[in-house]
Amino acid sequence: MKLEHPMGSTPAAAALSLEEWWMPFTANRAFKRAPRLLSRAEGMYYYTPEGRQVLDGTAGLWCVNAGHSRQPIVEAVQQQVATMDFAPAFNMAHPLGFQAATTIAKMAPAGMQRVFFTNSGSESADTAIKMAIAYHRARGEASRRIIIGRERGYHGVNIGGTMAGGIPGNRKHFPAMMAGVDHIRATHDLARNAFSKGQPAHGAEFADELERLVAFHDASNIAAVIVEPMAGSAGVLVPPKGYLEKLRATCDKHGILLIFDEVITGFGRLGTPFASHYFNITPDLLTCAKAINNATIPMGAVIARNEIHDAIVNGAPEGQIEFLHGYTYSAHPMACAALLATQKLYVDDGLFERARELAPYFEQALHSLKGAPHVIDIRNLGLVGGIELAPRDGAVGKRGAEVHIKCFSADKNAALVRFTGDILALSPPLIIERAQIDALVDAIRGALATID
Ligand code: PXG
Repeated sequence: MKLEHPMGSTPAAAALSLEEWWMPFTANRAFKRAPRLLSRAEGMYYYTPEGRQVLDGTAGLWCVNAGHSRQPIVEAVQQQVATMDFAPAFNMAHPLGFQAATTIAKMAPAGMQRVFFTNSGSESADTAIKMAIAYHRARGEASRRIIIGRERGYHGVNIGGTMAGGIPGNRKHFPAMMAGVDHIRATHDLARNAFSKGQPAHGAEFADELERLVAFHDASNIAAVIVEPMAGSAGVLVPPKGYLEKLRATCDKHGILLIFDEVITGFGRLGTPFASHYFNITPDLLTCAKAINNATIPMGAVIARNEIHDAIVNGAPEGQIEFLHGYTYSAHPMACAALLATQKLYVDDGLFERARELAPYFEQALHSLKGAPHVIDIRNLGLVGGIELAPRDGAVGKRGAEVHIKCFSADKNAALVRFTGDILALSPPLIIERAQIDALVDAIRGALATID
C-alpha cells in the first residue's frame, strides 16, 4: 500500500500510505503525487510537518474565526470529554445543549430564538429545507414544496443542499434527485461591477427573477428561497445594493420563506454576529456551522423564527414527536462545550468589532493588487476578499491552483489561500494583525508575478 513518492513531497508525507484516505473535494491523484500537509496550528499560523510556518489566510475553511488552538476552547473541550463524552439528545438532554441554544438565540436576529443543532453546514441546509416544508404543511399548505436556489449557490453536499445549490459540477451527476427545485441567476456582473469595494452598485434587478419564477410555478407551490446573503464558495459574490431587500419583499408578498445560508457569514465574518445584522434583513430560517464553535468539533445549527417553530411544534398532537428529524450528534456535549467557550472568546476579545474595524484596512490592502498580472476583479466585504484572475486559454482554473500552491510552498512568507477555479478567496481569522494582512497580500502579489 505504500506509494512511491516523487521529488518534492514532504518527508512526513513520504512516511505515510496515502491511498486509503479518499479525500473530499480533492483532485486525489494529483494531490497524492505532491501532497501538502499541515500538522500543527496556533493563532494565525499553520505549521507543516517539517516545521514551515504558513499564514492562515482562510481561517481553515472559513471557520476558525478566533484563530487556532485557542486555550479557553482547548480547555473546555478537554474538561468536557473527561466529564461526559456523549449524551443522547432524543427524548433526553444535557444542560450544555440548552446553554448553547440560549447563547446562540441571544445573538440571533430579533424574533429568531429557536435553535436546532446539526453537525455541519450541509446538514443545516437540509434541515432548513425540511423545516420550511414542514411549516407550510403544519399550516395547511402542503402543496408548498418547491425550493428556489440561486445559480452558483453552495449549500453543502447533502441531497437538499445539492438540489438547491447552483454549482453545475456538483449537481450534474445526480439528476434524479433534482425534482422540485428551480434557480434564480447569480448576481455576478463583471462588466458593470468589477473592482467594487463593498456592495456593488449594479444588479438589484437580478432579484426580479424571483417574481418570474413565482408566476411560473405559482406561489402556492413554493416553500422557500435559499441563498447565501454573501456567496463564498463559488467565488465571493457580494450582493448588489438593494438586492437582498427585493428578495425579502418578494418572499413576503407571496408567503414564501427566506432561508439565509450563513455557514460562512455567521459569527463575525462581516463584523456583525450574522450577515442578517450587517444587511439589516431578517430571514425566516438561518443556517450556520463552522465558526459556531471555531470549527473545533463538527457542529451546525438552524435558527428559526419563533413562529415557524411554534407552527410545527404546536401543530402536532400533544405527546408526539413534532418534527421527525435529528442527528445522533445533535448538540454533542463536546461541540456544545466548544461553542460556549468560543462564543465567550468572541465577546471577551471583541472579535466581531475587530473584524469591523479592520475591514477598511483589509479592503485597501486587497485592492492594492489592482494592476497585478492576470487580476480582472477584486471584491470584498467585512473580512472576506475575492480576487478573480483571467483564466489561461484552454486551462480554466489552472492559474488559481498555481497561486494556491505557490503561496503555500514559498520558503518565506508562505500563506494559505483558497481558490475556486480562477478566483482566489481570503477569509482570515478575525485576530489577524495589519502586518499579517500586508504579508498575505504580498504573498499573493509574489505568486502572481511568477505565473504565466
Ligand atoms: N453552506 C455554505 C454557504 C457553505 O459555504 C456549506 C453550506 C456546507 O457546510 P459543510 O460543513 O457541510 O461543509 C458550506 C461549506 C471553500 C469551501 O473553499 C467552502 C465550504 C466548504 C469547504 C470549502 O469555499 N463551505
